[in-house]
Amino acid sequence: MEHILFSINNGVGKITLNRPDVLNSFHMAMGKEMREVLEECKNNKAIRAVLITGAGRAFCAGQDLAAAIAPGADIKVIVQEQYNPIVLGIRNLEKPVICAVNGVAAGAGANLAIACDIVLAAYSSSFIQAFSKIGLVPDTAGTFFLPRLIGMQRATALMMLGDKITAEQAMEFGMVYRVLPDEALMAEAEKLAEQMATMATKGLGLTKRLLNASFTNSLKEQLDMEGELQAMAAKTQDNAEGVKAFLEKRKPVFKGE
Ligand code: T3D
Repeated sequence: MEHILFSINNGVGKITLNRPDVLNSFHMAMGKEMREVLEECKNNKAIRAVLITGAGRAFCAGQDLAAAIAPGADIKVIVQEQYNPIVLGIRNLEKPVICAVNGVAAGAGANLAIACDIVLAAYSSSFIQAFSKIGLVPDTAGTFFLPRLIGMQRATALMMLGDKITAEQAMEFGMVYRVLPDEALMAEAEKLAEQMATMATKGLGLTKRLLNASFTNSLKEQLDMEGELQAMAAKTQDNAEGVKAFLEKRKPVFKGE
C-alpha cells in the first residue's frame, strides 16, 4: 500500500494514514486502501483490536481539497464510495476500534475519529468541523454521531461555526475518552489496543452491535436484543473461560472464540 501503513502486532491491526505532506487528507487511492485494510481487519482472526492514527503532525485534514476539484471528481461519488463504506466498515467491524488522534482532525478526519469506539487524543490535537468554511455540509456520519455524543446545541454550533476545539474541550464535550501528553499518546494507545486484543473479542463485538442499535431501537427492541445477544455471548468459549477463571481465582486466558 502507498498511502496507508498497516501492521499486525500482538493481536492489533494498526492503520496509519500516511500522507503527512497534506495532513493525511483523503484522496480516492487512500480511501480505497483504507477500505481494504478495514476488510482485512474484519477477516483476519489474528486481529482482535484495531488502532487508527495519522503519520506526522496531523491526524487527518479530511478530503484532499485539490483532489476534490480535479477534473472528473464527483463529490457524491467521493462521499458514497469513499467515506460511507469507511464509516460502515468501522461500525460493522465487531472488534474494538481505537483512534489515536495525534494532531489536527478536520472535516471528514474529525468525523472519522468520532466514528471509532474509543478515542484517545494528544493534548496538542484539535477538532474542526471544517465543512461550513468551504460551503459544504458535514459528512462521514458527523451529523449522526456528533449530536449523539455532545448534544444538538453544541453539534450545531461546531458544525455551523467551524470553530476549532482543543482536545481537552473535546473530552469535556464527550467526543474523546482520554487526553494524553503528545509523547505518551502512541504508547498508551498501543497498550490499550493490545489489552483489548486479549479480551473476550466476541463479547466486545456483540457489545458494539448493541451500542450501534441503541441509537435507533425502542427500549423494548433493545431489551429483546440484549437478551438475544447475551445468549450468544453465553455460548462463547471465552465466557466459559471467564467464569471458570473467576471460580478458580485466576486471570482468564481469552482466545476470542
Ligand atoms: O469531495 C468533497 O469535497 C466532499 C467531501 C468532503 C469531506 C471533507 O472533509 S470537507 C473538509 C475538507 N478539509 C478542510 O477543509 C480542512 C482544510 N485544512 C485546513 O483547514 C488546515 O490545513 C488545518 C486547519 C487542517 C491545519 O492548518 P495548519 O495551518 O496546521 O496547516 P496548513 O498549512 O493549512 O496545511 C499544511 C499543508 O497541508 C498545506 O500544504 P503546503 O502549503 O505545505 O503545500 C495545506 O495545503 C495541506 N492541506 C491541509 N489540509 C488539506 C491540505 N491539502 C489538501 N486538502 C486538505 N484538506
